[in-house]
Amino acid sequence: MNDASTKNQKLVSWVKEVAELCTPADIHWCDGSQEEYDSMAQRLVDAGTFVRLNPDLRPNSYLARSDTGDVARVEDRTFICTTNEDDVGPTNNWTEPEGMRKKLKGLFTGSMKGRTMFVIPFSMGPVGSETAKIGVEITDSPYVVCNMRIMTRIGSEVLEALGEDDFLPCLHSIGAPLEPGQEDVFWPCDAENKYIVHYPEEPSIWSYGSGYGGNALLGKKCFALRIASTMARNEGWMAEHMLILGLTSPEKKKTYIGGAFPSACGKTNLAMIQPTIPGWEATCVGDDIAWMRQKADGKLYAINPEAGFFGVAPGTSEHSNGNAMTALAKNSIFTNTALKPNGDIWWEEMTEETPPELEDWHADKWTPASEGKASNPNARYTAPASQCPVMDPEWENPEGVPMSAFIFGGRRSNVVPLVFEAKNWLQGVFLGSIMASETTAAAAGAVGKLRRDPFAMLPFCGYHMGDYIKHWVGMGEKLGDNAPRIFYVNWFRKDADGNWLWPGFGENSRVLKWICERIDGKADAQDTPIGLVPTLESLDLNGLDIPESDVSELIAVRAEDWLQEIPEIREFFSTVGNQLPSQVLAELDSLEASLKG
Ligand code: OXD
Ligand code: MN
Repeated sequence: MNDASTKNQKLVSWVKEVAELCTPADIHWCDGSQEEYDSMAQRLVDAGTFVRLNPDLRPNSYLARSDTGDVARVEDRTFICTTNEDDVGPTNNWTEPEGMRKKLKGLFTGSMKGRTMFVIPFSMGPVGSETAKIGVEITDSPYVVCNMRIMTRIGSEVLEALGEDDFLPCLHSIGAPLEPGQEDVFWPCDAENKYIVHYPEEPSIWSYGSGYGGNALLGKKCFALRIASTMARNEGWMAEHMLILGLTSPEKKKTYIGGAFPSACGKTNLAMIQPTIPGWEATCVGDDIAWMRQKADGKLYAINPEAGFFGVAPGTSEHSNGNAMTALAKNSIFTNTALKPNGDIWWEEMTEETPPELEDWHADKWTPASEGKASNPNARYTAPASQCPVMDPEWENPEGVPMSAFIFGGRRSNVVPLVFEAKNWLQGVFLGSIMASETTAAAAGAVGKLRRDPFAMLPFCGYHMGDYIKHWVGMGEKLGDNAPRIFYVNWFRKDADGNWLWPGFGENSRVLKWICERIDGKADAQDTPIGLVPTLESLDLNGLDIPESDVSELIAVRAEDWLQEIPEIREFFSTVGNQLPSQVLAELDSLEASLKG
């Protein structure tokens, strides 16, 4: 392909403009074919970025090792540029657009020297879906091209669907120009100088310096959440950090549920859950992002804008997520995992036994006696969704799937019960706005500290958090009786000795069953100030060896515990500022009153 493959004038002139700015050695328009992928992967093997894995054990798969300064999303280097600072709000990094543009122009000047510039037309969502959107990423990273081919739909098909329509320009450079004769490194980047910049008003995305994950695969967090959330607000739909799963009851009734959880709460595991209760089946539509629109029948329909999984590898195993293990068995990319002597990958908790000898993610020899972990805590797999054995038959339906419920959750060792239902949409929005999770040892900072993360969107909302919560209130008004029911779950409650009360994983299907039965009017609940909590009898605990006292503790609501949180919630709300909708503040006041009452 080349620029003659499209009549899209905006695209042709943008590519020309970027080439003039970044001065690459050549330009490659990505057609998305397997041959192209294979040759790109070979290029990465030759450059030392990729290690080809043993084809007998992990066919057509590669391990990449990144620079130690480029291993995760960088929230403090993520910026939103709008004319008015107030549009972005206190929970985002606002920067004045013109100054940032000047800075970026400087950084991108000559940034692709000596490298190939790739033009990747990509579709977020099934090509041609009314809810899907097209972007074009220009990048100088073949690693990004390979990952984008798994995570999104790319190439000729998308360019054709785009025609002469508008698209989201996403410009990415690793920021490592190559002088003639200069030897390349295995993971070129500009680790000290990263900029992940969003211009929601144009809209456009500029990302410089990093080649890793959400910093560089611009369809994911940058487009599908930050920019899409602003589009959704303007156009009356929803772009959410949510998994989408389908549940089929023994009577073959299908219920689709969206789930918002902060990181390290097992979102991907839940998205691919293997139910333990007989007769219930679960299917996966997506594990990270949901785009939802109200359709003519009044219901809310969701699509998964992605086509792959960019999952956290450590902790993933046959026990925690057998379906993910199948999805990543071939045609996958692994980044910063460990390598076994047999040419396959490994990471912490993948197997019960740690292999006696590995190469760690720095490519150094590693044994269980070594200091530090063999894989990076944010090591990832990039795997095609189509390889997950429980993909829902409708996962690529351009119309989306009808949503019946949302679940919010976080990691809470106390206070929050296993599951409860909001009495109405507004109470549900309030619960979403106070979502919180305890920080884990995997993240820097104090362990067990509560971090409020409304709707799990704190790092991903492209505009003012108060306006975002207002948009949720407005969507409820629009949806009326068709609004999905809202639930809150907590798999992580502990007893006084610090032991988990709930086994989690596949057993969470018991909670999903209660949710489906609530929707069908079949399960009982008790009214409490925080919402509707299951009665002991309404939870299906058949075959589960767990003392009744533990179950009582799991569903206990203690007014004194919740009251203790109220001042901290008020403080959090005050950081969101006066854009917070009055209805949500009123929910907090009424919760406090009923807890005291
Ligand atoms: C992700 C995240 O990578 O939420 O999905 O950080
Ligand atoms: Mn995510």
